[in-house]
Amino acid sequence: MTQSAPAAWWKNSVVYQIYPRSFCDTNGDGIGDLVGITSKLDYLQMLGVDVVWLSPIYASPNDDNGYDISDYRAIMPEFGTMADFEAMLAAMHARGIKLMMDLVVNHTSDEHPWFQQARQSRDNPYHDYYLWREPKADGSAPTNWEAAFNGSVWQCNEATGESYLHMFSKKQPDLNWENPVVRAEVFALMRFWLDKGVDGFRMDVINMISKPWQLDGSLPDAPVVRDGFLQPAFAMTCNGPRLNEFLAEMRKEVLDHYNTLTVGEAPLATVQQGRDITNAQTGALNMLFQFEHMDLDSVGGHVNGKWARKPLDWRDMSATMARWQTALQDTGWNSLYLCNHDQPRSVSRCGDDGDLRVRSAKALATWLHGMQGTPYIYQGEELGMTNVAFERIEDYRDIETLNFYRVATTERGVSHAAAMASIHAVSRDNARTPMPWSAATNAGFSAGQPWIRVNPNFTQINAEAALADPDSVFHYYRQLIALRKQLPVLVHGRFEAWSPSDPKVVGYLRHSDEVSLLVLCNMSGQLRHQMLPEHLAQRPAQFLLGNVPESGVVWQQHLSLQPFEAQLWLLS
Ligand code: TEU
Ligand code: CA
Repeated sequence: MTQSAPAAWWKNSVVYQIYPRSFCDTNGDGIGDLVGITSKLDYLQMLGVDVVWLSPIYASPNDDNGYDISDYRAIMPEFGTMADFEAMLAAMHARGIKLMMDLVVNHTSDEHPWFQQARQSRDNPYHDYYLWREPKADGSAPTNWEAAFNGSVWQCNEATGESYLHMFSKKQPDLNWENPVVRAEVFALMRFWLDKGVDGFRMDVINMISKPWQLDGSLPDAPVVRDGFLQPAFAMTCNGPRLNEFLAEMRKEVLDHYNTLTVGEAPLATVQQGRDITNAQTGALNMLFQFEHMDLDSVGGHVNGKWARKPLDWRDMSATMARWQTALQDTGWNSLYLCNHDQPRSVSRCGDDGDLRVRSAKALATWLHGMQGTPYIYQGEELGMTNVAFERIEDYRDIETLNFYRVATTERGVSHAAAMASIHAVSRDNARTPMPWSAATNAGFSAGQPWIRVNPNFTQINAEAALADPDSVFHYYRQLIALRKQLPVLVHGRFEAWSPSDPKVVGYLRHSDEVSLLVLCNMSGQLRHQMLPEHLAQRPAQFLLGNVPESGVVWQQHLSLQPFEAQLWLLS
């Protein structure tokens, strides 16, 4: 940090992620909008969050729901106008809520004027904004790399006879960050929004901006890990050698001139990268979204694909989070999340979305928010929203899901039932069903036909019911967030891993010079028992918060934990 670093206000903050398309529709077109967000700010203020992360709202043909941007300085007409945006930002700031925008600059839309120009000819001044390769002599693709949404990463461009790289959909061509003009373009659009009063950026796949291969060098094929020509290739395009250099330039050219919160989404990021990039002295970003804990229940994860599932082992989850906690706590800072617009609903994935839905949602929140780092709540997580299981593929909207279904059932001999089972478990649309504001028609989300069906359980799970029920998941999140404001140890306390003897019981400690916190959760549907180590059991303890009030918790060496019970203790 060149100039004196502004206070790290984001360490005390809780962030709420809004997926604008599914949050609140105020003009009856079935699509959420900015006026809808403004109309729900009192709800967010009551929850107690400090920052809103807004998924993309820029002009876009919506091939990937806004993560394919055709104009970085314009608001998507479906979401509203720049005036609606400015009114929303002013209304947030009036409530002490900051705004973090989504910065999607690893790629643009193919309908962005830059690409429209670039694809016309090899000597077009914009040609070098993107990444081009000659097809092989036999006309085949330059490499066997598969894109994240299936198909080759290479798309042929008739006008020049070359192929361009797109790690995501073919309507999302990757930008060439080696080109300093591209970097200057990005820094300028960041300043455009920061000058409007925006308070920071969530940076989309930011560790893909530097590719681990030379533009003009030979391109290695990806390792063959399954039948067929195309092979998973995330590792071929992440964490290139100039990543830190590009981020440091971004820091110097832009971020150092504003008081911002920055979080970089970084698939395949390592703990060492986390330490380097979030280092308070030398790093460029405040925190990362790492994915290691998100890949524990899929056979292939980000490398070979998420559709083949395996049960989540909480010992793995605890060990993974403990590694990031202990590795970053002295130098950097962690983000804390279990859900977002790309992941299935956490209570269905890690908890119990049946009879113990409310209690398990509270247990997951306690476990996550008790750690050191900035917590992120994804819209609806504070209501304990669940996955959805539409029977018909026609009810799905997500490009990744639709492409998976098509390829699986037409090219890989997967049955409809098996493909739908994977989709029910991990489709991104699980997180994208409309926010249920009430039990009214369309869950009070829209007076029109929602762009995607609402989750049929909205009559039970909705904000109106949650606000009216003091024992709801919503009010429990309020308590958790309030505790973070009251207890410095919850924000700054040192993390100490602790592996309870029972594989389904998770726990850890946080320490300040004065006090300690013990977080203990039973992540199973059965009664579990936990012996406390002598040195802990002897310390005076105050019960802070739990999700089984009626169990009458007593501080003693032998603790019994009801199914999905969570306990938060303050030890002096
Ligand atoms: O996601 C990047 C990313 O890692 C995801 O594609 C992930 O692999 C997948 O969705 C998990 O199933 C970011 C955005 O969050 C995502 O919404 C975009 O689709 C993607 O980048 C391209 O912009
Ligand atoms: Ca609308």
